[in-house]
Amino acid sequence: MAAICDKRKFVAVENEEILPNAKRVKADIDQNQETAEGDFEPESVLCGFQTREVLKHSAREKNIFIHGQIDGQDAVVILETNPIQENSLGELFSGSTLKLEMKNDIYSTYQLQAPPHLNEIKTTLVWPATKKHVNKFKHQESFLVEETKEDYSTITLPYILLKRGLNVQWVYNILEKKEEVDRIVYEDPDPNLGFVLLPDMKWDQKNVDTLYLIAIVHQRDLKSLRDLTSEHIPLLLNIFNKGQVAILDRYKLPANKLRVYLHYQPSYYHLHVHFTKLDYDPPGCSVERAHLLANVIQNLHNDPEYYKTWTMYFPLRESDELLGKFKKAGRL
Ligand code: DD3
Repeated sequence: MAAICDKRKFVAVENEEILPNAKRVKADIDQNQETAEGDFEPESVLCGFQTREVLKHSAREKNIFIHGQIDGQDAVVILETNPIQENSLGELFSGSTLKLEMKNDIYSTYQLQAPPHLNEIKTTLVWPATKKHVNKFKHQESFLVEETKEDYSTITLPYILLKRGLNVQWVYNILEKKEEVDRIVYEDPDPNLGFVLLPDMKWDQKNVDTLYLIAIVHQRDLKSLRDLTSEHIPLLLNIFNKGQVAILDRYKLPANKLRVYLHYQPSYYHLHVHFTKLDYDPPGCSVERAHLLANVIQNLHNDPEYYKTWTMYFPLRESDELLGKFKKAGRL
């Protein structure tokens, strides 16, 4: 094991290839905590990964979510096979070796051994990870929650205020240009109407068929849909219009090919808008969680307090702390 790691490190240095297709997400909790970061080169951080449990795996989606430890600290690793790129077909055919599996009449199957750069696995690392991160990726049953205006103020809001500061550091890093600077697709720097548009971590940025971008607002006091009033229509229209133009410019996808929406509940309480390709079903785009931005704008137009006053419905998973709060309040 160590030998392979050492060799890989050596090869990587020799070829001056520094960053593999791996992403580091520092756990948002304990921002000041010294991690073992300095002891690991990015290309060998997974060498000492000790698997604890497979959280979820899907042959169909070709991914696996693993809970383990690195250097004694909890970690989550997500491995996902990349889709085959049309523009790599030439190289794939000319540069690969075929291993025959079976042949019968005019039919034959093979395992194709592709050149290493066409054989990469998208890898996402959360380390050090909290229990919450581990739970997030565990396969779990969902329950539909009904949240009245009163439930929001007595259950959800106190929960958000307690937890919020902890897990949006990565968002501030993006807004302050401390991380992911080179990934920004578009920015409107206006403190009130402005936002940063960039690829979501889930998207490999290669395949436009699975396009997934997020617009993160510069304003820091907007937690979710529940905070929006008609006052924010200019902000929402600005994101809608400029986001669509930026995506047309960069990816040649027109507005009628895009699904533009907000989540409620969101996975992080700093207002953001999702832009995904219409002919692609990413996680979280179903009716119980996604609210089309176009509809949000109209609802606010018709009723300035729509999202502050109406009952909202959303799914929560078994181990979600917020679900526990609803149960405790006798609301489930
Ligand atoms: C997250 C929701 C959050 C685990 C995981 C992801 N897009 C992000 C850090 C940087 C990012 C995202 C939380 C975290 Cl795997 C816990 O997502 C991110 N950068 N969605 C981008 N561009």
